[in-house]
Amino acid sequence: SQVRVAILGATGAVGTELLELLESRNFPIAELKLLASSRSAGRTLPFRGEQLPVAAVGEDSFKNIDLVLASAGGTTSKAWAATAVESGAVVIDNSSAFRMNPQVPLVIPEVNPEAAATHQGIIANPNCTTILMAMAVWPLHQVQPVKRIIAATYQSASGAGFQAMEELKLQAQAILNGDTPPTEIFPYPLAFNLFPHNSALNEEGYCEEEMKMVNETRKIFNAPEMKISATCVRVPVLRAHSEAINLEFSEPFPVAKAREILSNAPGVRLVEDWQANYFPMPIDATGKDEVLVGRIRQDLSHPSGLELWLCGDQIRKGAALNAVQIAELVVGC
Ligand code: A2P
Ligand code: 11C
Repeated sequence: SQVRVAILGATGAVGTELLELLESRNFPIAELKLLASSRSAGRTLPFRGEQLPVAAVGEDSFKNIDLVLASAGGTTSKAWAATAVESGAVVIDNSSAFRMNPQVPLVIPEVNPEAAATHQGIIANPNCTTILMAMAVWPLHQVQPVKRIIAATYQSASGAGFQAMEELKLQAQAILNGDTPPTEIFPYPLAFNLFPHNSALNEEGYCEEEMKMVNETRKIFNAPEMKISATCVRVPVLRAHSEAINLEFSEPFPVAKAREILSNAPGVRLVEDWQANYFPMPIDATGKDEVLVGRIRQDLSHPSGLELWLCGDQIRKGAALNAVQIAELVVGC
């Protein structure tokens, strides 16, 4: 059956990718409504050969809408999700607003598709770093439970939104011209630099982004006790995140077995050419649906440890693609 869909945050980095994916995956759309802030009212965006108007979100925006794909930040989701649900829509929310709410399923279709069916109006899309890590770790965890994960991330500008991607380019240009780089979106220059993720720090010294990897992974895996620690870093890459992941198991996990499992895992592509020293890179992950995984090796420091490296398109599997896959689960296509 055909679905009446609204995209909240249609003009953003994730919003525009949602439009592209709904078109390329031939999602069964009866009607598509594009919503953003009042700043974007009057703009148009292309969909299936037409230019669709963007409207400012308001009280009446969700009337006669079946499905809302929201990617306009936590504050906007908190402001409008209840209105959308009261009008009878299912909201798939890409923000962090509802992820840890016990009533809200947090879903990666390759990991816990069954959780989507328990929704009460809202389904949360996990943080990009969590999704990418879970895609590689879950298939191994199914074979032998993971005891502990230590992750380090190398996160692209896209995670901070469309304007942040533009700012990275402007910064690079400014620095090459010998000018002071603009820092309106990012707190520091990112071009030719990197910095620890600038989300709020807790008392233990972990930032919000790092705690999302801990708490969201535990929820998605239904493993509330799993030991996880992360260091999240912003790097001058446009739109694909990378992660170095150390996994500890209860007993040795042969590298060959891990390689075989990951080469057959859904949504994962093994990229390893040891002769050429060629492994996943953000430029190869950009625009791709799969999470690229490689450089799988025995942890020299621990007999039951594995090291691996991955790259994934932050806007696609890290956000828009995962949300559209959840939408496909919900409407049964
Ligand atoms: P707008 O373009 O009108 O500001 P990104 O993460 O790439 O920065 O995108 C954020 C998205 O969220 C944009 O589509 C933006 O719309 C939208 N947005 C931001 N603030 C609001 C708001 N208060 N109400 C509705 N949409 C918003
Ligand atoms: C980043 N992952 O790369 C973040 C941004 O919880 O959805 C997205 C924050 C979120 O900065």
